[in-house]
Amino acid sequence: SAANTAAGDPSAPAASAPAAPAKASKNYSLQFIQGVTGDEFYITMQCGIEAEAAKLGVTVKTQGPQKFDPTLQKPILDSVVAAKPDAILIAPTDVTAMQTPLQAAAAAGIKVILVDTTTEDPSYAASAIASDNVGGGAAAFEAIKKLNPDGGKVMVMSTDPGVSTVDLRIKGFEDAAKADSKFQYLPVQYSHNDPATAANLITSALQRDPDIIGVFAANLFAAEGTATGVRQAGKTSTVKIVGFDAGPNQIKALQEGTVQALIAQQPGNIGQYGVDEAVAALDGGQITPKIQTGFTTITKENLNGEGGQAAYKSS
Ligand code: T6T
Repeated sequence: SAANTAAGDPSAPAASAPAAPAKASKNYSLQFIQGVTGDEFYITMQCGIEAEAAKLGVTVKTQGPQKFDPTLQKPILDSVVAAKPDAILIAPTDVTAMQTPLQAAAAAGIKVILVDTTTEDPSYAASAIASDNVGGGAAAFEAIKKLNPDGGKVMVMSTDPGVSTVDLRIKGFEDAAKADSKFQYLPVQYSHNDPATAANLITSALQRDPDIIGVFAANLFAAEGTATGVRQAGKTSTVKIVGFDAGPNQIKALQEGTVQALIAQQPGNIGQYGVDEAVAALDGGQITPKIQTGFTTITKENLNGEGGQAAYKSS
């Protein structure tokens, strides 16, 4: 929907749901490969996948790497391809490294559905479903600006370059920050999806630039570590943190005041649509090749209403 792409829209609504099959013609075997295990975002996505699979009458298994790392995800994909499921739903961990293995999976006759992240050339995929990540990054800047209207130094804490989602969030944030002369955009820090590394990086950044006023932490683990580092530096009152994602720990951090805003994606919907597209592709039904889901900006103020509803459930 058009509302979804409005840069800076603090609470873009969900995309209208794409066409969905009512039932699969047979009990297909689906495989979900997460970006990393134990990540609340992918756990919520798995809940959406399993609920939709049960509804349509198909079987789904889930597997993923211990780290958000293509050298660990590729062997998992290769073994899944060897087992020949009907469809694979996957969040590729790197735009380059996962390109050839996914092309090979599609060439082997398996329907590939990209959920969350993508690769350089996703033309092998039957469908790709992702958040409006550029819009979400711009919304993160708007949230920092609202907290600090006078401007100042801002920084992004990311995970790794080559992760499509976070790279797009950085772009949305960076473009919005650079368009506002009151703000100074500092170089992005890459924390490798590790909270302890993010805590160390923000500590060093605050030593170099003690006047940082805002940090956009581009995913769950970046937000967790950034909050720890800022708290340990005793800077919670001057450094505003906006995190991407809204897992139980992030909601707690928001309530405690160590994080000031969250951009919540809709992982359950991404998973649900992923199953719909897989079944449509297998049954020759109506496919939507590209689906963009929305996000909600959560603050302490809307946590008990719309914001709270957008938080990920730990089901
Ligand atoms: O932010 C999500 C996901 O969208 C991103 O691709 C990787 O990190 C998360 O899974 C959160 O940890």
